[in-house]
Amino acid sequence: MTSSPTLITGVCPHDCPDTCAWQITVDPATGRAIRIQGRPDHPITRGRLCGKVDRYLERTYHPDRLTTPLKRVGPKGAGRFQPIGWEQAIREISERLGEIVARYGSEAVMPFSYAGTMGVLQGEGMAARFFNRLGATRLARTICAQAGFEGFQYVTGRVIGPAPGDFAHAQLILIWGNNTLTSNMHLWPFILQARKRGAPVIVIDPARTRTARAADEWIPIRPGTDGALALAMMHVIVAEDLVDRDYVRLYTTGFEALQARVQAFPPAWAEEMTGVPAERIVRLAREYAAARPAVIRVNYGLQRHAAGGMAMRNIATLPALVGHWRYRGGGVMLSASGAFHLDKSALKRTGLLGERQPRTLNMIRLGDALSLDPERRARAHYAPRPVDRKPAPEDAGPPVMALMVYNSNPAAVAPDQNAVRAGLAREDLLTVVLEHFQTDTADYADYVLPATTQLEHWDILKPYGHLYLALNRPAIAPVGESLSNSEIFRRLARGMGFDDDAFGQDDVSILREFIEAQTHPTMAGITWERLLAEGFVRLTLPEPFLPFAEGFPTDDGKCQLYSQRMADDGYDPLPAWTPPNWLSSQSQIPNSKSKIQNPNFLTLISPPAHNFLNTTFANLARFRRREGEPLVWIHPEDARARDISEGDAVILENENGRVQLTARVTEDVMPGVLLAPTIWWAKLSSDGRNVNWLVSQDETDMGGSPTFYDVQVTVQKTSTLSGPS
Ligand SMILES: Nc1nc2c(c(=O)[nH]1)N[C@H]1C(S)=C(S)[C@@H](COP(=O)(O)OP(=O)(O)OC[C@H]3O[C@@H](n4cnc5c(=O)[nH]c(N)nc54)[C@H](O)[C@@H]3O)O[C@H]1N2
Ligand SMILES: Nc1nc2c(c(=O)[nH]1)N[C@H]1C(S)=C(S)[C@@H](COP(=O)(O)OP(=O)(O)OC[C@H]3O[C@@H](n4cnc5c(=O)[nH]c(N)nc54)[C@H](O)[C@@H]3O)O[C@H]1N2
Ligand code: SF4
Ligand SMILES: [Mo]
Repeated sequence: MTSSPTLITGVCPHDCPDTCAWQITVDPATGRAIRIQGRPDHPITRGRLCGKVDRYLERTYHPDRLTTPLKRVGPKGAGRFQPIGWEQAIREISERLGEIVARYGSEAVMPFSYAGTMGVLQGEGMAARFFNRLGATRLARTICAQAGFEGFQYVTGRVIGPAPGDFAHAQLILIWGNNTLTSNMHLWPFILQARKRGAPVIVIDPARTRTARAADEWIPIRPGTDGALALAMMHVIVAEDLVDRDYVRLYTTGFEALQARVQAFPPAWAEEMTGVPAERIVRLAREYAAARPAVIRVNYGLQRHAAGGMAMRNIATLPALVGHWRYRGGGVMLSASGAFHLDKSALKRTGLLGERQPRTLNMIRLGDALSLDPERRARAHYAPRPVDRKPAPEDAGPPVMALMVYNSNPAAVAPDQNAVRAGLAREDLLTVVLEHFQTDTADYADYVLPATTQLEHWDILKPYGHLYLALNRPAIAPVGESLSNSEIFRRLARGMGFDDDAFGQDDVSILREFIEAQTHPTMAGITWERLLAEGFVRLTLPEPFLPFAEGFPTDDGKCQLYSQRMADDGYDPLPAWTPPNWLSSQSQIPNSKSKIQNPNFLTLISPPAHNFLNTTFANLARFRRREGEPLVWIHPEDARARDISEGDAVILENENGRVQLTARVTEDVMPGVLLAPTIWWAKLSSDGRNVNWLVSQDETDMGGSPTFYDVQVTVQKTSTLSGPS
């Protein structure tokens, strides 16, 4: 007897704003998934997945998938392992954790995770329960977005923007520091709808990305100077009285102070900083103010600089001045995540912490965190605002003796790889890595534990690019002996002797309880049964959704043109100019943090590669082939000055390290700027490194985020190198 294939619905788990809904066709005879498609009835996915996840079945069934627990047999980092059973793995890891806690205290255990999956359960669900019960060091998850989030939030109270569908109603679209066609492709059709109605699409970016090529205009800008452009736009808006006075009076606070402040930042000044001609800045401000409305798609590119928080803050101030939040499709969209008010305390069982207040370490300072030197460990403490203080070395707490990695690949993605690798190479450090593949990080593990993929486990996904909450059902049985993160932490809890009921609950009960615990009005009518039946559900919000048409979720209900909260936190309460590190050092501004004064330095940015998702997919031949090789884009002027030609092997170098890449000589990047699409696996690269050898552990002005795109390097052909490499 033959039965027809089954369709199982789910959702993409990746760190991408689109959070696509999918359907998997399973052959009932074999239990194998045979087809993956975007759900045609999802209003954002509209039947299409991206070129990466289109091939998700290939990744799932790839022969390189980890299928059994592994125990290290070679030296750290050598990647030599032997298969062991789950029972032995859980027993040995629990024993070692127990010894470490007894000897050094529970803060000697540190989790390290990010958004390999964005699922609430397989992300920080059961894992949070485990680490809360243990009293482990807490992790500040800052590697991506915190600087921009803080800057935005000071102005508006919450990070929300117009819904993607409403972009169709904008009369002008500014894509500011976002390569939409690569990292947010499901927004593009709505941008095209607006364009069909006559809305120009303008991209502000140091590089002519594939999005800039597809747009009406590319405005090149020097990295990290966006705050200056926004200040000059405000200058013009105020000077030419393009302000929406009614909106400003009703819904903003501090206009007079802002008006006085922006006088100091005319377009001619901003041209010096940004490289954007003053005349273009004036026109841009006028076009922006005249549109009814304009929408700004701002994203994370411009906040990976020393002053990224302030830049975002300045941009977030713009729409209130001209009243664009009043109109459908108007405003500025950084992330939709503030629209979700999800209570996660029951999910994470924060109560398991009791009275304990473990230290918080900043993930971007993993190199410092793993150091045995208390002075460096003190630097890894999370203290992001000027009013916060890092502890004295004697108060830095115990050395990290156990590192538990899941949903992340720090030996490729974290800054300052020399320091990260030195820490991971410590023979006295217990490292446990939960993974799908033998990553750069897994090579340093004492134990590698095979984890299930989204095809094999339950979860709920909260998107950050739209308003549809979604349920993921497992479509197939776990591949090999892999287990879900939730099950691995459940077993580890049992191994540690934790008998709390939090560790007895199965995945479905946890998710169901999570949904039932929600009380916010935006979750009204969203039930477990509906998620089971429909797969995705829109938040209960008006349609159209105009988040700030009539006020803001701030202390006084108004947009903070002047922010008392910022003043209290030690920041300039008004929009201000703070240069990126590379510029402060080159213009020799007093108090500059960087010591580099060398005119040969270029500024390196390393945004997402089209065919990878961070390091996910970057080990698989199909995607590597599509992406080519680790490249660095260099402007012809800069190349000529260094005798570099297309295809040359070049070395990028600075005080942190050196990396070999292949030159792509192109006018698609501004003079003075290098662009290296990322994130390649270090061990699969010719010199065993990637660009994160060049990035320091410096923190941004807000949120303690990394300065991935504020990196100064020299570049030269390998053939002209002197000395050993
Ligand atoms: N295909 C693919 N999609 C992804 C990812 C991926 O790796 N690959 N990563 C996912 C993740 S984790 C995230 S956080 C998002 C990232 O989302 P984004 O941060 O929006 O990343 P990009 O789309 O590359 O856009 C960043 C753009 O900013 C530009 N840029 C760099 N510095 C500056 C600057 O100072 N000013 C301005 N104006 N522009 C600047 C870069 O040239 C680049 O074009 O994408 C997600 N989606
Ligand atoms: N130079 C430079 N560095 C960067 C960036 C950049 O633009 N330039 N971008 C930064 C940004 S924005 C981010 S968000 C970070 C991303 O850093 P990470 O969050 O570390 O992202 P990935 O490299 O994709 O690693 C995720 C890992 O989780 C694994 N994984 C996926 N699902 C599961 C699961 O269910 N269980 C388990 N156990 N594992 C799973 C995947 O196999 C993968 O190896 O990198 C940052 N680093
Ligand atoms: S990575 Fe992004 S675009 Fe691709 S399927 Fe997942 S959510 Fe959709
Ligand atoms: Mo990210």
